[in-house]
Amino acid sequence: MTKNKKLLAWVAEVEKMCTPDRVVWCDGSKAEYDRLMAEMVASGAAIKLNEEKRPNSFAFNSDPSDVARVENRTYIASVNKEDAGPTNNWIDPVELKKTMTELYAGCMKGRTMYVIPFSMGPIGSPIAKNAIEITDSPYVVCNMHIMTRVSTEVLRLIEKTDEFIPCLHSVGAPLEPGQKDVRWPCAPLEKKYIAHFTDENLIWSYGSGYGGNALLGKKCLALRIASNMARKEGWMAEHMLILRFTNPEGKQFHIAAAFPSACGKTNLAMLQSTVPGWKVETIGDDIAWMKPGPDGRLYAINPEAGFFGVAPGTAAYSNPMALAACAKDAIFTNVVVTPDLDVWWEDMGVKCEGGTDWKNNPWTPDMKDAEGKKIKGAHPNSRFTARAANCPVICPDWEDPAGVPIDIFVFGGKRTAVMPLVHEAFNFEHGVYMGATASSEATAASLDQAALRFDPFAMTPFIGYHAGDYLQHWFDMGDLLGDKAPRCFYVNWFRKTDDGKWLWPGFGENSRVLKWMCDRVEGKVGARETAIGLMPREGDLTLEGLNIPAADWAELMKVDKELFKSTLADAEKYLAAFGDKLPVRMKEQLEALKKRLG
Ligand code: O2Y
Ligand code: MN
Repeated sequence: MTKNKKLLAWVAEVEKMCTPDRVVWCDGSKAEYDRLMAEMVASGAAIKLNEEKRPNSFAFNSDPSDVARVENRTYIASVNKEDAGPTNNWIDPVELKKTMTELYAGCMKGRTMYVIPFSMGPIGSPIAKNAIEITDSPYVVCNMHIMTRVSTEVLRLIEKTDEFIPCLHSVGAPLEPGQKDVRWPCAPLEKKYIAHFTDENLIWSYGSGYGGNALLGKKCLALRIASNMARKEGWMAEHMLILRFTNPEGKQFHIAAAFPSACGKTNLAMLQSTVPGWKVETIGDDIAWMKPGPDGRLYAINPEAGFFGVAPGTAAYSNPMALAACAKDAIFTNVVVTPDLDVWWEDMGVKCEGGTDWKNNPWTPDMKDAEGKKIKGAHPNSRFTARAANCPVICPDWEDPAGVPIDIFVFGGKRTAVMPLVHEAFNFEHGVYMGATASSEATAASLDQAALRFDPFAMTPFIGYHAGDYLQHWFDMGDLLGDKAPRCFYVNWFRKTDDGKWLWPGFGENSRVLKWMCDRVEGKVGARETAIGLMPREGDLTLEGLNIPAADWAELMKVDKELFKSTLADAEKYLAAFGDKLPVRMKEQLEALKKRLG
């Protein structure tokens, strides 16, 4: 419990509104985790996995309607509509509070209300934030134990500072006396609301128990609310992995990289370097909070304590370190549970004879639906929740409260054509333009069929305010950091030949590209100037042992000016939606690029 009056008053107010049967203050202990898991196993909500194969691990199946973030039910409820901008859904905060208060009334009946004190970032770090999530889901409590720092120490800090970010969550499924609970309680889509009251740093989530909708420290706090706070306070909250790359001489480089989903962010964060003597260590796989330090450089922390990774595709060839991280103490959601009580998912790289699928039905890999399509055992957005501390390549300084100094920003997306493997920005402003116009193909089809989705800094669903102001904040941070600003690069691991073959091997081999970036920072290699940026010259990027035909390399490094020009109209159209909030410097960069392309 706490002596903090503000916190006690808020908890009492929520209790009065939601009328739970009981209130439990969480302490983040192992005993608490074990007790809640035992209760969920007893109720049938959780499956205890084989202790020999998967120690201290559990599997859950969600309701089939509650499997991912719900962007169309996610709102930025700023007082001024203009503050939400073109990338967010907006509702008037007074109206939304009225709607949600009606939904919250009595919504925890028959359930326990858990009060979770948690810190995003190492407890007490000058970059960290203290918060409280109130939830009626024990699944959420256990996931929060892994993904954040849950501790009574946070209550002590709140008593000192009188500051915390309130996050309210309910699955929206009250129980009548004697009513038996379902395995995964939630509300129908039209009753789900993921609301951010950005003028008062308040989060209200209703109706979903899944991932980003329910673990409120992650996308809601660490990105949407934090991006707002960061803009006001002069720092950055970004959708970026953080890694340390160390060269054979022991020099460390810190890289923060932004990619839209399905571009291998977790894989890159845990990359196994193939460059002799160079080593990657993971600091974070999803979110970076970055603040200028006393020396004027930009310091980053990972505000999370775990990974909420996509299971399908996680395999020994793609990410052995993620597999190792979830070898024990993990939670799996919507994967296949095998007869020997282990887990399996598509593209895991191991054979599976069958088991129970994510819908809790008997399943074998040869099963087909009415149209003859293979039935997947795991949901494509099935997840593992794993402790960062269990990742074999976690950086020894990943919890340094001061953070790590960022040398390099990497932006990118999935582009089967046009974008070369790597290019460097001429300067920070040009880098902002690159990040702001980053795009990914919605399909892996050929160039003319592929729909481009612009996703500035991979932040589209997570910018908690007007996207034009967000781009301006990037320019302002560049001004503040001056010559200490990180160097900016754009990568594309996904180029294909006309007949659909990958041009670049990717995965561990991406370390060759990271090495070129580090060598650039150190001034060890030059670059050739092209219309779109600086690119490796012949021999600058080590290709030894790769067996890439010269024609393929030429294709990977090609800048086809005409093709580039043809994509500029799309970028211009996209940016036009930012209206008069589009920074002048974005327009200048666009004009300069047009000129360079001729
Ligand atoms: O579907 C969800 O709720 C999870 S979304 C997610 C989870 C981990 C890391 N990134 C994301 C994302 O959507 O960017
Ligand atoms: Mn993410």
